Amino acid sequence: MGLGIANDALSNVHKQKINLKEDTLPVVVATWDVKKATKKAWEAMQNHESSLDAIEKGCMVEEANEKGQSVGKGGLPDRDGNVTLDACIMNSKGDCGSVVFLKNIKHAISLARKVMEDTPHVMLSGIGAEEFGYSMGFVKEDLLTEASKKAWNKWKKTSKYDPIINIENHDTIGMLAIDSSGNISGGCTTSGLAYKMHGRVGDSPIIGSGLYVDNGIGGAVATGLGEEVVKTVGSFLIVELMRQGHSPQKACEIAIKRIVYKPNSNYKNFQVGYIALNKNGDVGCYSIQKGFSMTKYQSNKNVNIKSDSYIIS
Ligand code: SD4
Repeated sequence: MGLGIANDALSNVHKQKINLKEDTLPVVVATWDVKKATKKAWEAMQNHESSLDAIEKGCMVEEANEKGQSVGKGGLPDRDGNVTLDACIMNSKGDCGSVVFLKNIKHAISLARKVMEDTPHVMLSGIGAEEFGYSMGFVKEDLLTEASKKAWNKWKKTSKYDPIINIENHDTIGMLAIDSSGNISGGCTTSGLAYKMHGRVGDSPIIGSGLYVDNGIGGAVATGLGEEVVKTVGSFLIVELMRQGHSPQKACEIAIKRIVYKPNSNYKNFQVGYIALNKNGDVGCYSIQKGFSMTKYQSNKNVNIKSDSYIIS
């Protein structure tokens, strides 16, 4: 039997097990404590908008929130003072779009959607992404707020660049939604690691690493030290584990252990967190360090849920 046939067989077995519980749909989950974002997404789906519209609208809430210093406007800059954004989006048909190293346009998630829907490409970077944005009517604006500039000036006094213990700066928004029709979409948007090297791109806009969705199975998104997520193609791994029959929770745990158990893993000094959602509307989350959480809006309740972690002390 060829591998393709084996996979199809697995997928069919899984599909038979799927029994959509109508009362549990729609569902939206997002990394960290982002109740305003999940509320926006939930309301969109209550209005019979698609999970894709819900994802875009939900992520935009955090991109526009200048107080959040790791997403969109107000994001902490790189070491040279530039705010550069990464984002991607994926729909239930398996289409995707992404923007990387984007400057001066706040709603990276919306631009990623435009890449998906209005170009023959999957990813646009830097000035090309920015110019495409202006051609689509996006507004140019300075993304460096006074508060982020102040934080950068303070950082410059020591210029200590130690991203591996930079846990407190990880609040990328990753979001997954399944609408009442049972269709799943996902998005991920970030300004990346604070004080990164100019030009650095993390996991968040990389399909399969920061985000992956397979409408027959489920979706996953990542937050934390992107380099470690990319090295294990974390979100794709989680979806494939769910395809093999693992619950979203178990799949997140296995993917975190894949990082932890690597030879010479330095896992005690960085954070990675995953959330996952399957076709039934079941969700899971897991992280290396304590302190990670996800927000879930389901059955009229918008709640923040603390994640279990590999390191418990
Ligand atoms: C990155 N995963 O660029 C992102 C970082 C993050 O809030 O989660 N920032 O590596």
